[in-house]
Amino acid sequence: MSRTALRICPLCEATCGLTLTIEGTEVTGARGDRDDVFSKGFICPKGASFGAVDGDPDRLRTPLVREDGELREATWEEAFDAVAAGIRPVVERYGPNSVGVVLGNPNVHTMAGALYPPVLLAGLGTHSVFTASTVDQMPKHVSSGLLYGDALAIPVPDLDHTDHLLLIGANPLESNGSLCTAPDFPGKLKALKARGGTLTVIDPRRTRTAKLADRHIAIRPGTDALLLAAMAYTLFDEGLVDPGELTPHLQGLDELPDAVRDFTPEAAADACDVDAGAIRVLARELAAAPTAAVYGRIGSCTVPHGTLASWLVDVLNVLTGNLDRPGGALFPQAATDKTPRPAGPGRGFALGRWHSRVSEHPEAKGELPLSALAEEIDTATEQGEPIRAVIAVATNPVLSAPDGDRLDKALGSLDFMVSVDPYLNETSRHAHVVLPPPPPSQSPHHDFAFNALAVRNQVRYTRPAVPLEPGRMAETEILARLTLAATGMHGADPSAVDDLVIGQTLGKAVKEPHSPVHGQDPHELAARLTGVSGPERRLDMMLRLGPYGDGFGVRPDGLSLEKLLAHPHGIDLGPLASRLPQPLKTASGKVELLPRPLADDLPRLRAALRERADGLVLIGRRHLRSNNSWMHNVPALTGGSNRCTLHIHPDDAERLGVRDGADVRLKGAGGEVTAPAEVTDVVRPGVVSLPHGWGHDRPGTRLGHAAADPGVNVNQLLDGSLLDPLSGNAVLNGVPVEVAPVAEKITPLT
Ligand SMILES: Nc1nc2c(c(=O)[nH]1)N[C@H]1C(S)=C(S)[C@@H](COP(=O)(O)OP(=O)(O)OC[C@H]3O[C@@H](n4cnc5c(=O)[nH]c(N)nc54)[C@H](O)[C@@H]3O)O[C@H]1N2
Ligand SMILES: Nc1nc2c(c(=O)[nH]1)N[C@H]1C(S)=C(S)[C@@H](COP(=O)(O)OP(=O)(O)OC[C@H]3O[C@@H](n4cnc5c(=O)[nH]c(N)nc54)[C@H](O)[C@@H]3O)O[C@H]1N2
Ligand code: SF4
Ligand SMILES: [Mo]
Repeated sequence: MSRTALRICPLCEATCGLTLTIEGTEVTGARGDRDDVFSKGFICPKGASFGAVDGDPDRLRTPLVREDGELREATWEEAFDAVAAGIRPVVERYGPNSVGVVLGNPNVHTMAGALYPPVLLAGLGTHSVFTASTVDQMPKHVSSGLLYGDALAIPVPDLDHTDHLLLIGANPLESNGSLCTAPDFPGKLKALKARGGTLTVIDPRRTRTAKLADRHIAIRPGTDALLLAAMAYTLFDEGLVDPGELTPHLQGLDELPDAVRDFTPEAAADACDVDAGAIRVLARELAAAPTAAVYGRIGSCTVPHGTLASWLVDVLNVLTGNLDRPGGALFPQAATDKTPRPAGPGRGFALGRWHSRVSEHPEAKGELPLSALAEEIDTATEQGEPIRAVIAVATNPVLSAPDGDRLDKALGSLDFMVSVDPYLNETSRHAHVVLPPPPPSQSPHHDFAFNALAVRNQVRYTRPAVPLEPGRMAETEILARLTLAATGMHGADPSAVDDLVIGQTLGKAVKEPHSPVHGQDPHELAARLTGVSGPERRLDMMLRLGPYGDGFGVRPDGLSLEKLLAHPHGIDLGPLASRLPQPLKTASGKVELLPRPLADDLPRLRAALRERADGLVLIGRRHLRSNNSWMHNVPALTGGSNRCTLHIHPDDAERLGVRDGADVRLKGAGGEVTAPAEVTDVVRPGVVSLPHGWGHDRPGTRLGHAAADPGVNVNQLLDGSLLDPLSGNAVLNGVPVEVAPVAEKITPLT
């Protein structure tokens, strides 16, 4: 007998609602939930393979604990005992910074990852915090922090209503969108065109998204900040600046013309390989469109001027009056956002409050660059202790971060490491304890992070579709127990963590004059929370205190967990709407258009006008049926065009003597790899492309299918020294490489 259950898909940022078919405890099918208020039935091949991802036989079922050098199956009790025994002595002897916490991408796709790591970090008090953000979107956080005073205030393009979308370094037809949560992004782009709008794509590759565009500009990698600065220059030069209703909320507008003075289209053209005339047209079209949105993603972030590019994206939206207006780029308002405070000056955003020990990288948003993790472990300095223990949650930096070989060795040298991960993979194989979370079908789901980046305000929650298998532990409980074990409270009831957060949050809320619960008794409020678990009670609390909440009875029609449970397909909260000045937390209470750290970084960009190295540069690429490093073990999602091959333009191939299908050797600052060439004019001349997340050939992993077609680790070509200095973000695109044919080994490409 089969049944169905709803489940929000956690496999990418689009957050589609799925209807799962379940036989016994096994997910045997997945289709799009047509009644989902947001995704309306959309599904992609990854979501359709939910059952195969969920039921992968290589997923770990029990904790593993290292004994005499070998990982063996253990009970949960043994595992947490080992965590406490491994971490506490390190903290006590060497201090909190000797414990590194590494948080990976799936933390933004689980409830556990949203709710517990903040408590762990606060409890440990370590500065050694590394996340996937510094190989991804940290430049956007820094630019938002500086512009708006809030690193999490990220404007999202109003895909459903805009007349003109300028898309930079993003390929949503493969990625399904990022920092812009939109189920059926492809459909939304087609709808934009169908209503007479225009789509322009700036990308060194003629991607599937670029093929859909009205105009594709194959820019030289790493030079978007120059192009965007030249567009800003053009707007000023041609008198096209018109912030409209934004004007009273702006500070520093008068200083911008001078800041971009040197970035004429003529000056930028050569560095970008984009015609000066084309740059002017881009600026004019942006200004002329009734509404327009500039949207930059990973290709504009993981580059040497990532923060400047991220800033200029928003500056262009401001100059054309498109920030915070429908059809432009707006600030979403999620149901679990904090109670909106009255508009007014805030504390602003600080950078570099502390520095990494070895290379003295400034912190950004409380984090150090993931690129610096290896050196923080393997290099002794007089400034303090190296990292001796690592807590890794949902991360595989041996493949995802620069110089995996060095990190691999560094992790192997630790006194102690714990991984919360469903797989024994390239990174978790170094752990002394592996704590496996249950598969997604057995976990509840709510998108704390992505609802705050969604193109429409909405809220959805799905309870586990399948009960926890015997012997399993919910990931929320794993992280609560891990937090207790790591912070000297080993053995306490895990609900203590939730009670602590609830007590603190309500205690604070009742003191805030703008809170709906101002002046009430926090204990009494806590007693009114509903939900079958600590995490559900926390969700209930956040919903009720949030912008649409019932305020614990103040607004009886408002949101609560109970109300959400009564709407299994979600609740629509309406289109994005103008919100300024409320989201601003800058010291001035305005949008600070030319913050000091950005102004101080402009000379570096000016120098880039004249730098033009010849030689090949490397960029990455994503495939619709892949996801970073962890889905190569699912047969249904591998094979076909989803392969670790080097895309190279026919002109370059001919010049270098590279033949289609033949192996080529790539050499970068961090090492060498060999991969089969795919000669294709999809990449522009001078650019080669290799996807990331491959290289599944290390011993001691348990990834049967992935190991059969391992691919190579593109990040081995990097040595971790190339960073965007303001954000500490790794430079992953536009990296110089040498390419040479390997003597005649032909791999047939089908
Ligand atoms: N060269 C290059 N490198 C890149 C990129 C690039 O474009 N080019 N992209 C970068 C980007 S954007 C990112 S976000 C990073 C990603 O890098 P990471 O954050 O390291 O993420 P993944 O490689 O996806 O590894 C995720 C890990 O989480 C585990 N996992 C899966 N589901 C769960 C779960 O429910 N709970 C827990 N606890 N664990 C789970 C997986 O088994 C895997 O070990 O890679 C970056 N690396
Ligand atoms: N199928 C699939 N979906 C995913 C993921 C996945 O691995 N697979 N990963 C998820 C994650 S963690 C993230 S962060 C998002 C990322 O989502 P996107 O940002 O859409 O990621 P990509 O598809 O890598 O698109 C980046 C594009 O930037 C281009 N590019 C590279 N260098 C430059 C440059 O210097 N300038 C410009 N203008 N363009 C450049 C690349 O050619 C590429 O087409 O995707 C998410 N969704
Ligand atoms: S687009 Fe993303 S969220 Fe939607 S089904 Fe595919 S993987 Fe899941
Ligand atoms: Mo990412």
